[in-house]
Amino acid sequence: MPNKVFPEGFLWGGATAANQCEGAYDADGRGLSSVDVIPYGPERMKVARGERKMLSCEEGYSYPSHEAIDLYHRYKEDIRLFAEMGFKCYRLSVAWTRILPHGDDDEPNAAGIAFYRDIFEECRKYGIEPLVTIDHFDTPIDLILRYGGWKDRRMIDAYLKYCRVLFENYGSLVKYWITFNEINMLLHMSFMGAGIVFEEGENPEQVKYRAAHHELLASAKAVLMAHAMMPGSRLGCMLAAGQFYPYTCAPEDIWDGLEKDRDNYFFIDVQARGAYPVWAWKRMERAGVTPEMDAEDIATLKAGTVDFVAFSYYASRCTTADPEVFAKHARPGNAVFRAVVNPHLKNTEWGWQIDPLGLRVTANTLYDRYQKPLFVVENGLGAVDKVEEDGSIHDAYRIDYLRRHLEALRDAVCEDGIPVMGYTAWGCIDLVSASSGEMKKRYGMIYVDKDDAGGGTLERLRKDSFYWYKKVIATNGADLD
Ligand code: BGP
Repeated sequence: MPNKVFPEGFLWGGATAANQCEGAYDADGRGLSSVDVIPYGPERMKVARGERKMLSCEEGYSYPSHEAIDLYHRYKEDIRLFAEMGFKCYRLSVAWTRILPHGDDDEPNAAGIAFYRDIFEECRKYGIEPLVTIDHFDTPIDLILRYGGWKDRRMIDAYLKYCRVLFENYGSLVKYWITFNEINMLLHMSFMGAGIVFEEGENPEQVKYRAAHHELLASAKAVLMAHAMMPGSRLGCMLAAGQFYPYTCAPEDIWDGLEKDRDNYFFIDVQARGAYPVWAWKRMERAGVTPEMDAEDIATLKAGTVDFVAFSYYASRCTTADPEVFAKHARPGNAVFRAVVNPHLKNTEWGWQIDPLGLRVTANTLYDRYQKPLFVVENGLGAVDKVEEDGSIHDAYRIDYLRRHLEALRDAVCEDGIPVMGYTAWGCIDLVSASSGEMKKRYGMIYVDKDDAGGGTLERLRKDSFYWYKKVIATNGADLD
């Protein structure tokens, strides 16, 4: 049988987010952003969820975004390493407040504009296609103080002002854009995802669905603006994906799985199909949380649909309708998604369940639902790595995870015929974990010498997975061994 390979022009690469790697949080005119005030330690999740208000850097806390891995000063070295691996694509996000320090300034920050131009030009020098996330867990603090983040409709205009600056300055350098990272995270980590803090007396569901409506409108308007300003540009939405499997074949569990999946697909249904699904509207009506929507909104959502559906995939999820089963098998710890443990799967050190076939399931489901090209923009294993005396790092566990997921993706492409544009491995260079703020939860093929207490030289080292991924890319995925 001939080797199965990925399609020609497949965009192999890696992905990062500004706040998790750049550091230099107050350098060269950058303004403060939501992610800069989400601390390391036990309060992190409460702040990220919007349950604990922390709108400035408080005494006694440390904030991982402030230095991160200092990509701001080392991007040339880092992009050179990406090029050495053979990257065709680098997914990164722009820090909104590097461009507009207060979120909606009339004059953009020249240093911020120059910084990303340099990055994109550096990528182009090596033939690496940039894929830019416009908003990756990043709401300017000034807009949170003035508007309460995405609760307020005025956020749409601020976001569009920011988009216009990006499109004007980088239209000739960047073809692929994603409007919001993991837009469905708004429901789970409302401050991290949308700058929302829940105030006394507010109905959280109402706040979330109103904010979701604003982001969905902003996304549609950005798509329209991009297409008008940059002919040939391709705009994507982005889902934190992972199918919910029913814990048993009891019809109640099947229904529960369907409902939980819908919580997430809700966003992509609007962005990819151009309208709220009927069930979503009914559900919001029943809960008394429908957002205000006029005829113009309906027309905007319909016109501003995306060109491709991007998603992150780390694990599938498992659910039950039975509260007793849930209580007995609930995933331990500070899990972002409420789910039960799937007894058929093994766990990572952080309790994320490893399910390569789930990637094929997810890709098929998304394509059945949307019939738009897909892009896997995040996937990877967060694990502790050990540096040997000679500086080598033997991360066979990471290679195994990536290999099995790429085999499943290759099956989705070659066996099922799903159009997949590319694959960017998450945290191709070690960076700060979004959920835990740790450095020791490493995803990279490139090791960064930095620890959770902020120590380390920031030196970059190649792991075994670096050489493995280089070979995968060189053979266009034919050789995954
Ligand atoms: C996604 C985010 C990323 C990233 C990744 C891994 O939700 O888009 O920013 O960090 O998950 O998660 P973590 O860093 O929590 O391990």
